[in-house]
Amino acid sequence: MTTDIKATLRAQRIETPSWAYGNSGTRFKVFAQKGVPRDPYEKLADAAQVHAHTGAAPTVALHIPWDAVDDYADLARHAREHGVAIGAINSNVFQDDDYMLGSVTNPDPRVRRKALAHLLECVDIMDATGSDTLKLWFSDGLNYPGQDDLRARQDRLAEALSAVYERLGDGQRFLLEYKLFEPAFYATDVPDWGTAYAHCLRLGPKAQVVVDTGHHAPGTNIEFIVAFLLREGRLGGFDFNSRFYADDDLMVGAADPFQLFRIMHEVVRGGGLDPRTGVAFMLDQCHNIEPKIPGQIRSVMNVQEATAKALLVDAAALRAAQDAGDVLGANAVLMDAYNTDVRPLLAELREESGLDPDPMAAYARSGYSDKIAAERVGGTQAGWGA
Ligand code: RM4
Ligand code: MN
Repeated sequence: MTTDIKATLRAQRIETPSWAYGNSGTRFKVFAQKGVPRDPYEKLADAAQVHAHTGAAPTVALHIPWDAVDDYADLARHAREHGVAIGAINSNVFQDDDYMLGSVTNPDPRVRRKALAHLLECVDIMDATGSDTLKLWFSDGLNYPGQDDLRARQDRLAEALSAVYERLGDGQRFLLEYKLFEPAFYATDVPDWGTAYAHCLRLGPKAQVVVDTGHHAPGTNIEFIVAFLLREGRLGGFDFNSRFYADDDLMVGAADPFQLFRIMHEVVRGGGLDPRTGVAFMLDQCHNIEPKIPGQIRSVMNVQEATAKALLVDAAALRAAQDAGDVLGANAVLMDAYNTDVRPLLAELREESGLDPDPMAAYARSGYSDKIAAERVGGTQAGWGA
């Protein structure tokens, strides 16, 4: 039993986002931190630290144009030299003045063409870096009723998605991300999983939905969405983070570890830990006030802990209780797993893999934080600011 659980945990991969290593903040203030990367190369070096200490974060998502470089093959080589690889390519059609009224759903065909050209360029970058995943998030939407035609915007969206889909090569896919609101406050063009799912269904198997845990209304049953999408073969992966109020981008498992456990329980139940399902466990976080590399290490550990607890659920006992209509018994099976302290198990697993059992302490001792603070002087720190 434990051997199986350990093997599954050992195989789990969690992708960290390049933007987590740069400066970030709110619209009120971005607090600069010492040693923050000045370019994508330094971001990858920092991400490699997370992998070195956890053994579980071998890929790094890029965000274009934040991580634009002249030579993507060279960036991929640099990643490999540091023991990591390039993961999902995230498109960005939300930070250009042209996109004020939308990108691929903009009423102006010129703007739509420009946005589509960027998305296709992201597929070129996938070719150059060996990435197999394009992540699409659109900030497109409306602030006022009547501002634009809701139906026409769906048509424009479908047209762009179809063009991107056609451009995907063998072994490549795109993940469509939904978000309830923000920056648009009245209507968002991809507001929920149903909209994303419907667009993906029309296109084919290379189009899947990504669940950003922060992109729902308060109280949404996210594990239901996970169960449904996984059952339909359309769960492409997660953008993990925590929210208290809106899209807070706090560390995954910090605000609601029980929710994360319930999500991972559905992942386990649906076979989503099998790498062949392609479910990507990605972090989409910003570390505004905490140090960034330890913030990522802690987040990876939080996902591992929730996964370990989900794997500890006694599936046979749960099924028996469910079949018998034993409400309290079934709930107790789940809670027993959730209330188990899995930290010793994960520490043991790390030691068996030649890692320090305590990645946070190991990173703190490594001196890397002082080293980058001393070395990275001058230049412009990375960040997407506000
Ligand atoms: C968006 C969305 C995307 C992420 C950006 C930074 O809200 O979650 O996945 O790339 O933020
Ligand atoms: Mn996201």
